[in-house]
Amino acid sequence: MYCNAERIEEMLQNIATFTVAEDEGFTRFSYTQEDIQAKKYIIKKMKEANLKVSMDLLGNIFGRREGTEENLPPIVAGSHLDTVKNGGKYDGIAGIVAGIEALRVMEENQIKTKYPIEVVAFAEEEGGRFNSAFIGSSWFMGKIKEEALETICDHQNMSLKEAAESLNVFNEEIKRCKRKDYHIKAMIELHCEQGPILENNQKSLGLVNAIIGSSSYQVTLFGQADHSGTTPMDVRKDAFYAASKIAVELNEFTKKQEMYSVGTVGCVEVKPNVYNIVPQEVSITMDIRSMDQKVLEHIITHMKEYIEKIAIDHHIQYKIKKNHHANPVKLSNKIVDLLIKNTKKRNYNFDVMGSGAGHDTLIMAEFTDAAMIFIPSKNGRSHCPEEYSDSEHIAKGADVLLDTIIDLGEKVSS
Ligand code: HGY
Ligand code: MN
Ligand code: MN
Repeated sequence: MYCNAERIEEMLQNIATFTVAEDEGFTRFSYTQEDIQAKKYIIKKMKEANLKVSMDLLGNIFGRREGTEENLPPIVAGSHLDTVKNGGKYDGIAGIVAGIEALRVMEENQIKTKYPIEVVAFAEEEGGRFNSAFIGSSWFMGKIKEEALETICDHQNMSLKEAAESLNVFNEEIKRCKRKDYHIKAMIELHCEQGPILENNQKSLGLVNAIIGSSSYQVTLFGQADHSGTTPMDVRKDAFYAASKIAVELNEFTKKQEMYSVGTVGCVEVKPNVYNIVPQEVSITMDIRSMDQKVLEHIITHMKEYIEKIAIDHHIQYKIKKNHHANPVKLSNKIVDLLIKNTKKRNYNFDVMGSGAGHDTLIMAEFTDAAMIFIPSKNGRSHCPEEYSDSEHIAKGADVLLDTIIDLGEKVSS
């Protein structure tokens, strides 16, 4: 049994059309018109694979293939449907289409399993709209409380709850399910590597046994607007000068760490943002990650102390808001061993590796046995229009996904 690379390519190309047209690359934030269109398409493809489709309050979509026994926990495959701004065509989407294709092949070959199997399209993994990652999977696993739906807001101050009301268009079309109130037997997410390792090592697949821990903060610095010509350098309260020192320190301090760690200032907002006014207020984000829990905490502590020192030196005020935190996780050896067995059986070459990117599997791994399958990213690029993975690799990954979900689902003689 093989998954079909042409069908995978066709789904990828179709989903790619649901994007903000005038943007370079691909932009599909949750609960926007382009997201609604993409969800409609995913639902159509899930139904074509003869899956029972449902959607929860936050727009996680589940395509379910029933098992032969009632009331057993499902094996879940899938990934996220949203993108970063000006992102790529494969991040998240490759895992959804691979999951749909694997279940379609099961249907075509009438493969029955004791356990049910679900493919999921998670909402709002990137945090592109709500500045907080893994929202869909965290809601699904009960990590986000109802009241938080009112307080998590986007850049236009619209709450998550209000934004998700745009999904009411689906109410007549499919069952709107409650947050997960059942156990999950296992989770396997196929995803593009988003780095150079597999391509450099000329491997077709990566079998992922660990995911980096990540913490993201919003730091706002309050200085004083003054005339840029008449205000001497030694009396200024220049919020951007302070912010730039924080960005340099995050880079330098992270580079010094032994364990693989990264630090990024990705967003900078300057007010009033006028060339001849000393910057009054500057807001920056800090994305801090490490494969080691202690190192992650060490960088966070150091940066908080450094920001305090800079504020005193520059006579400015500041506030720090934590957007999200996820500890590094070791994934399930049991699932990774199954993936290795099935990859070897198909004679596909592979590396066992960790992930420098965060994924919904990070959330799922807290509650169930979870692992990931990586496919190579051309030139290691991702989160940019140049992101590319070829559908032959995705099909190979889907083959291994197919074999592994059948193993975990316990095949019943057809
Ligand atoms: O940021 C990440 O690592 C993921 O792409 N959300
Ligand atoms: Mn991403
Ligand atoms: Mn992703």
